[in-house]
Amino acid sequence: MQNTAQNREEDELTALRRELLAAVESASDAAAVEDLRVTALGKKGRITDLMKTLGALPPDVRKARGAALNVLKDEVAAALEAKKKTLAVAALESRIASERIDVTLAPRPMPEGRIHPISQTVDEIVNIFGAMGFSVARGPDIESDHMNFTMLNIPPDHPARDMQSTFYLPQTGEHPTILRTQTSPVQIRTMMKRKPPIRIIAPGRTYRCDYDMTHTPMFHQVEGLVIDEATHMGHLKGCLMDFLRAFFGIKDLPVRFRPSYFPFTEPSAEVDIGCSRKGGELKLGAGGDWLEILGCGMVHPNVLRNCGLDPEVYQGFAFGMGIERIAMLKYGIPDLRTFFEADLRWLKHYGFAALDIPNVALRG
Ligand code: 2U9
Repeated sequence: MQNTAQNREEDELTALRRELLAAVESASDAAAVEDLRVTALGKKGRITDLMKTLGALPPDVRKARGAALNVLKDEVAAALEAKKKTLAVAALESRIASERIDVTLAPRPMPEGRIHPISQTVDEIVNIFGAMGFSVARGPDIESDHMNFTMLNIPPDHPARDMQSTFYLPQTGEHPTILRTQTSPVQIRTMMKRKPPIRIIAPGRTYRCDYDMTHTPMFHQVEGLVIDEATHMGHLKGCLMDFLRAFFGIKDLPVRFRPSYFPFTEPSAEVDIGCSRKGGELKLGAGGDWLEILGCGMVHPNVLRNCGLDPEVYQGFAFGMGIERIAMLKYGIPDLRTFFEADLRWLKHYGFAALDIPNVALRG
């Protein structure tokens, strides 16, 4: 009689085991597994309920049934855990399959904000001279006329010193205060501070009292200075030819050096690049015409002396160019004044995306 009852109970456990394991097997997601766990092993779960009936059984029966229920409980718990893991792996695999990334897609365009052509051009210039071993030097926009003119061998009666050409500010120190008309005082400060070898470029804002088609009261210059014991005109020519060809991206760009005069260099030269102007259209690189692009020369011995360098020991070259002018030529910007009108439509058209890499590759 007792055996029969025990057998019935065993059958009942076998059936429950089969039912629960089948349900675990067919659970299709994590929520279904959790539901099953509650149904089987939760506080009011089916196995838990059976556990609660053990106390009413005679001790000898209770032991065997308790052991059987424990085995069932462990087996169901292990099956639930295994199913949970299998489902998690499957979910991850299906996500990986469905979220494939197309690495050939172009980057999303920036929603707003453009790099101003002046900033882009300065970046390009810094890149090219940086690769040649130059570093960038900076200085104040507000200068003394001493640093801006006198130290550069510009005599007191030079027309650049006139009120018509230079912005004078209320004097605060020993010398009249001005807005720098060129970035040259940056090079003066560098030479006064440290001994050669010096190889720097000084990009920045400059100011002159002018406003017409080709002049704005604030504009940008980059000047360069190389001082060492044996730097000569050949270095000057090679350096500037390499720069111009890299900047305009034309491998065989014709470059011409024409004698000129600046108070701070001797000898001095103006540099032209080859172009054609057929049919009113300017094309850089080819044709028999020339376009003036920058000024340069060997640093005047007086300037070296002014900065405490012995011209019998040190010599070198300097150059200067207007950034707007070369940006206009490279990027086909027709009107200088538009650079500073803060017109967003203009900036959208001529500006650059933040990740546009300055192009210094050679073509042709
Ligand atoms: C020191 C010594 C020499 C810099 C130079 C030029 C020639 C030049 C103009 C180009 C167009 C200015 O922007 S622009 O109007 N510059 O032609 N600049 S040599 O010579 C220096 C500078 C610093 C100590």
